[in-house]
Amino acid sequence: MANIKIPKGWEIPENRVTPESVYINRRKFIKDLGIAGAGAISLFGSTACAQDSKAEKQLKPYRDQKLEHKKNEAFTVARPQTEEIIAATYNNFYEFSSGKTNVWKLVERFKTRPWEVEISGLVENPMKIDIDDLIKQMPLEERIYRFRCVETWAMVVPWLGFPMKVLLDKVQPKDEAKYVRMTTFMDPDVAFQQNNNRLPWPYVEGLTLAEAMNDLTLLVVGVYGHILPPQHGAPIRLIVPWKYGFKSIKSIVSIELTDKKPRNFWNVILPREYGFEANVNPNVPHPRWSQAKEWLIPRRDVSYPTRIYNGYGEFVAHLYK
Ligand SMILES: Nc1nc2c(c(=O)[nH]1)N[C@H]1C(S)=C(S)[C@@H](COP(=O)(O)O)O[C@H]1N2
Ligand SMILES: [Mo]
Repeated sequence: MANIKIPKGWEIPENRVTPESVYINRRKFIKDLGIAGAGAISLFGSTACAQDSKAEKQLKPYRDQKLEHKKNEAFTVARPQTEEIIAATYNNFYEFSSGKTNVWKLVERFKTRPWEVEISGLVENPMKIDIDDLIKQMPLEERIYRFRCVETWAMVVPWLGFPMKVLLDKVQPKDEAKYVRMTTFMDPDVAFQQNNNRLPWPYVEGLTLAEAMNDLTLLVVGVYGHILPPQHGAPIRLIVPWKYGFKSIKSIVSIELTDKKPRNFWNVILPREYGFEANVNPNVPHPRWSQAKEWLIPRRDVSYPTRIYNGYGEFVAHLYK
């Protein structure tokens, strides 16, 4: 199980405490004063530590609900795994916030059980099923995947879930089915950003049927050995590790097989910037920034070259020939 390390004062990522300039000045200030390590922590680390213990407390009930699973050793990553508390406090979940460091604080009233998922559209056996009944029927495995947001941040996380293919084989897509369209819950009383009616709620994403049937495509119900906490998209979300993070839709209520290409949320908002395919590619810059490099949360100051298909070309390149 993840061994949780409370970051020391000077290791706290600037994005969780203060703007980078202030952070750097603090370090310089400490250095100028000639304060040795230990003293500096007690002087400057306290706010960050209080934040961390709140985040630990928020996570605890989810950590306590372990999920039995097999480890799939075929999917491990040479990079170090992201600390659980880091991943759980840096999230993209527009239903709750357009920021990333406050999502975990805003999901308190988001109840993710009981929860039903409907699988419908062009299938032989449509179904509507309670999330925990679904989990009981599915072969749960842990896979450590690289995850890459279109904004250039990245992480390495042990997801727990089952291949989407297993579920699709159960419902049996009809021959006319060409795409899978997934939809997030809608509840503006809980997810306050859904009151902003300039955005096309609810969040929708889609894959081609071939992408959905690929072995890498996971429906994820847990992380770090336990059920998903709400900020990661509980109780069930998609993970497609060769695509930019916005494809990995959270808190799914509906999976629909269709013959029409779904209009995905970000493509509706900014069609020039976000496409349907959205495969990770260092050679195709976003209109407003380069995609050549990425950084691993929380270290914005260290960058790595972006890999084509996020390093998963051997599994998926054939889909795009
Ligand atoms: N419903 C929904 N799903 C979503 C998003 C969102 O705002 N709403 N953000 C996406 C983006 S841009 C990213 S990078 C990932 C972030 O997942 P994480 O917070 O678990 O790291 O979720 C994706 N899924
Ligand atoms: Mo993202």
